[in-house]
Amino acid sequence: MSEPSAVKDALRNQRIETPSWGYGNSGTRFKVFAQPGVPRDPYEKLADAAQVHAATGVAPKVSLHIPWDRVEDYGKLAAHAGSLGLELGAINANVFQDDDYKLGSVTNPDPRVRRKAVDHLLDCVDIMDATGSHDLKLWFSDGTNYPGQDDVAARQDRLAEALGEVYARLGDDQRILLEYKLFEPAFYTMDVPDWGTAFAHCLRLGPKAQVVVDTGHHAPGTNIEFIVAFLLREGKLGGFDFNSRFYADDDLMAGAADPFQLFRIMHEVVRNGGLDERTGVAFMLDQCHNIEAKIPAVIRSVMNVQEATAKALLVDADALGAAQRGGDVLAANAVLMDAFSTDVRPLLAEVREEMGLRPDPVAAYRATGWAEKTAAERVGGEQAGWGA
Ligand code: LRH
Ligand code: MN
Ligand code: MN
Repeated sequence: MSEPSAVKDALRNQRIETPSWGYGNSGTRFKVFAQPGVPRDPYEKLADAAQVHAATGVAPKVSLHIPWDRVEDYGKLAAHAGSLGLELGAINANVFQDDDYKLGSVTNPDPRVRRKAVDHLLDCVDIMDATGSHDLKLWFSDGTNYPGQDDVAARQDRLAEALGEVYARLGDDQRILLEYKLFEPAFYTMDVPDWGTAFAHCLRLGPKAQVVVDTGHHAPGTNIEFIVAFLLREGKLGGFDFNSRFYADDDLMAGAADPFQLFRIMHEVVRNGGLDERTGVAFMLDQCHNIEAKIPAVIRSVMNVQEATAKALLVDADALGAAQRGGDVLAANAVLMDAFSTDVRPLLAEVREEMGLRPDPVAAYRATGWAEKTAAERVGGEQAGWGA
């Protein structure tokens, strides 16, 4: 176990990035339930994100999705974020919502569509230059629905070519974070279906390309913590899109469905140096709040990630190492389970109080009256864009 003060320092220093689209209206393809007070533009999304940061003290970064968060002047948006004590985080490129992309974006058989998609990715790097963002997050909905629909290997060639062009455009302190997903919207092949494919492309691109693990993007039963340990060891874990799932890409609150899995993931992160800022692992949320109030749901997710992190930090590394070296299976497992079973809420409450915050972030948020104020002031809130 680390020293208590080191555990607290690590918890104070961890940064959890929240997604702009988590604040907008969302739903499923069956129905979007509009909520009162939902933001009407990216500026109001930032105002909501500032509430999450005010309550938790660890969520100063906000990811944008382009064009969902299109504005005239990105420098102005970044300055506005700064005035709220926030920073703009990852820029997520959206090459999945135009009619042109029916057969794919960067892997489309039509070179005109590929050019359009790559141009959008390059535009996103321009936006990063304007906002000071370091991460270009790429997720491609590209794939096929039927065997024989397109040449699977040729699509990999097109993907590699597109990624190469974007990679060449990156500044020194910018990187590509490549995200994979098993299925959806394509149902037969996805062009980046798994971490191995993402890893292979990133490896070829070079040190400024890393893999993003979205916890909802695997086949049921996949051992995600193994992937995390492997990628960290290779220096290729760029970050997480945290959310939870019961079935597929459910995008529910992080840590809600399987807190034990989140703990196991954070254990590999802690054990393999992923909490060290220099490793550059971005702890992002990627979730949509369809039926629950959005800001408290984001706060809850931040707290769940913190709780999993705290438990992982409490693992007695010496005892674990001794049990592992001695081949004592049960003792090793008990060390992990002891940490997982610890109630870390008092520890986190203490950390927050030492940071000058209220011990219970959800109660702190409710006490602000922000929900009532925005419900009265904001009319006709925006759709998140996704799941809409
Ligand atoms: C795809 C995904 C990806 C998108 C986001 C809206 O399922 O996880 O990260 O950018 O959802
Ligand atoms: Mn994602
Ligand atoms: Mn997803």
